[in-house]
Amino acid sequence: MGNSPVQIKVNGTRLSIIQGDITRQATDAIVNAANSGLMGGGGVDGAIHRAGGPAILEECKQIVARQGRLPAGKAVITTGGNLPAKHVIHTVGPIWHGGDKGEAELLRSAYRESLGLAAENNLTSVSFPSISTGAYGYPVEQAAKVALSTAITFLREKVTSIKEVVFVLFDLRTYETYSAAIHEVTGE
Ligand code: AR6
Repeated sequence: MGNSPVQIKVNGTRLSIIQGDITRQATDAIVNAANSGLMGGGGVDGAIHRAGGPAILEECKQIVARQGRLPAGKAVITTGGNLPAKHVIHTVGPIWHGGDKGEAELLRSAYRESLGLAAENNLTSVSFPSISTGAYGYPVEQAAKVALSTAITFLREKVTSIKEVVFVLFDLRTYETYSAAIHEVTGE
């Protein structure tokens, strides 16, 4: 399989799948696969805080002071700090415990809440990483179907400010898995 970007149109919104580093995306928002403490971590979370600088952590601390830890499936928005993206939407995916502990519903919720927050803030473009498939151990094949079907359902159900959704996959295997899953999900 090649490395050319995959794109579809859903209800006027472009949805694309690319391989790359999400910290370099100049969409209105990038989504962070955070943990409930919102204090940074490894993986994409670490990369976003490193590239975005201390302003992001400062806002995360204020959010946690105000509302407590962020449960899995929920999302909050902060500045993008020094990132090319104006905002970071922090969401918490589920930790994989075998698949019968509500993981799929929590993962769906993480994508849905992130898109909802982007729409509430009138954003036009948002980039996602592959939430939960790193440290949290969610199998990529299953996560890809949940991620793409949730985004497509959200975009089909209502017209919002969002005109572009980009899945930015870091490694080739994840990129290829999402590219294959989109055909399955759309039936095209
Ligand atoms: N751009 C895009 N994707 C990336 C990047 C990047 N710069 N860096 C890594 N990935 P993970 P999780 C991919 O572990 O499974 C953190 O410590 C990575 O290859 O970042 O939701 C948090 O603080 C993988 O495909 O997130 C939490 O404690 C995907 O991002 C915990 O890990 C997700 O991997 C969250 O675990």
